[in-house]
Amino acid sequence: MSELKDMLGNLEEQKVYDAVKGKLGSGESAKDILKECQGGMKIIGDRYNTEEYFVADLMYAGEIMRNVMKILEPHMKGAEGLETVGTVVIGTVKGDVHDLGKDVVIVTLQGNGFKVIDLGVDVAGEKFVEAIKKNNPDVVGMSVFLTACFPAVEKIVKALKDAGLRDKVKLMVGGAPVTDMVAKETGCDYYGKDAAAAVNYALGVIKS
Ligand code: B12
Repeated sequence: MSELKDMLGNLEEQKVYDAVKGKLGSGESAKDILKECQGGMKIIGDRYNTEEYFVADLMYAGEIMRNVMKILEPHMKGAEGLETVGTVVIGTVKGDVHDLGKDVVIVTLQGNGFKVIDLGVDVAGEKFVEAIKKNNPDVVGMSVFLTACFPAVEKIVKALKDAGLRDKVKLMVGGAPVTDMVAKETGCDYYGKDAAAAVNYALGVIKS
């Protein structure tokens, strides 16, 4: 039997939904299912790199993934009614429209009791500055999936510095091409490889 990640990699839409529902039914955690789907998205990216897939395939994969998240979301919350433990402002940086990774981070933060202000995609520094002034977050998150958009992260950090806000918040960054080194070079405090890392970091910040 083929694995979920291969079904997604092969863009077998209906099979993906059936497999996700089947796994939920047999008690597999939403987190583990998501991890497998991320393996599938990696296959999509690899096939795009080798020109087996094109942008239309990336878009189709994105649609499938968004529907998978809709199926998984109710199983990731579980913190309904919990007191808010802290506030996070998050957005995908200017020039970049990848939002699936960010949305997984958001659902996971919310599931752990955080209030999250989602600035959406293609977000410039001014919008981060505005949102920080308005919401006084503990942590600010930036999502970036395009190497070409790393300078946009630096620009946002600079906008926060210019507005006198840089030292008032902790900055985390994540997304497929990001590394520790990128976080350091762009002036962020932390690189998180996945949603669980984002939550652990944010929890650490509010405890400190
Ligand atoms: C789906 C997809 C798209 C969809 C996006 C749909 C959507 N609504 O998001 C569409 C079709 C729009 C798209 C467009 C493009 N894409 Co694209 N895309 C992908 C793909 C296949 C999957 C990305 C994804 O959604 N993954 C699912 C999420 C859930 O997975 P994840 O990364 O594991 O998420 C976790 C972490 O990243 C982390 N995280 C994410 N954000 C944050 C934030 C914080 C603060 C923290 C702590 C953690 C964190 O936590 C997440 C949850 O655990 C990737 C391949 C890949 N390997 O990522 C290429 C990829 C990102 N795309 C790529 C490219 C080149 C493009 C285009 C330029 C193609 C083109 N020629 O037009 C355009 C750019 C458009 C733009 N301006 O942004 C390249 C980028 C190469 C690079 N390094 O620069 C990739 C890597 C494909 C490849 N070549 O391998 N794409």
